[in-house]
Amino acid sequence: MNDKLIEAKQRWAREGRLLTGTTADPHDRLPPGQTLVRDWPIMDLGAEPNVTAQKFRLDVDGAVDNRLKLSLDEFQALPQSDSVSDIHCVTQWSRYDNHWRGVAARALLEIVQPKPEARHVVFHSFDGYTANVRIEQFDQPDVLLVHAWEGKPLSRAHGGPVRLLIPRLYFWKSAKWLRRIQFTISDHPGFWEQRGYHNNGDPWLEERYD
Ligand SMILES: Nc1nc2c(c(=O)[nH]1)N[C@H]1C(S)=C(S)[C@@H](COP(=O)(O)O)O[C@H]1N2
Ligand SMILES: [Mo]
Repeated sequence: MNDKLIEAKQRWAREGRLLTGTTADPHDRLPPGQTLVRDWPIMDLGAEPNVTAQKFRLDVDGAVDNRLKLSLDEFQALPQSDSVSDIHCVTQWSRYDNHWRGVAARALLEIVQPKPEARHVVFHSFDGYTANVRIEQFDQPDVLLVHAWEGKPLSRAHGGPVRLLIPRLYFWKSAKWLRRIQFTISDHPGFWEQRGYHNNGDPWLEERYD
């Protein structure tokens, strides 16, 4: 674990680093306080798990009617979607026009059928990372379980074989090396949400910190 980085990011949250104190029109493409980059930075806790096809498993469980335990082949056999969207990281960079391929969250929801009392979703990763969203933030047409970027398999550094993509929230919500999707009745704050980062994380409302 990169303890220095984790400490620095917790300090930024306490100090309100980078906050502009403004909100943007939701139709603005670049959220407040963000800077455009061309290359795609790599941000994680310092350990990039080597999730081979053999080691890969994706469990979907909790408050659902149909639980899933998928191998990589079974995951790849689900209906596939392509999308283009922008990335907005809380450390200030944004990257436009990423081409993604993967399984739409809505396709997964069709299969697992969350129970009416399921209000939240917790994402668990192979490196021990977690992130949480409300079910309506997951249930959006642009949310994808991604395995390809720009026509190539998603690299290990960017969370391959499979990561989450929630383009309308800060990128820390988009868990890399996805291992488990858990539907819950109550909220369970994730790794950064327990360390001073905002529970909701909308870049246009500049919901960086708690
Ligand atoms: N499993 C896991 N997912 C993670 C992280 C992590 O450390 N572990 N970091 C998050 C953060 S803070 C960001 S900004 C993005 C970075 O994704 P990237 O490295 O592909 O740019 O992944 C998010 N998902
Ligand atoms: Mo981040």
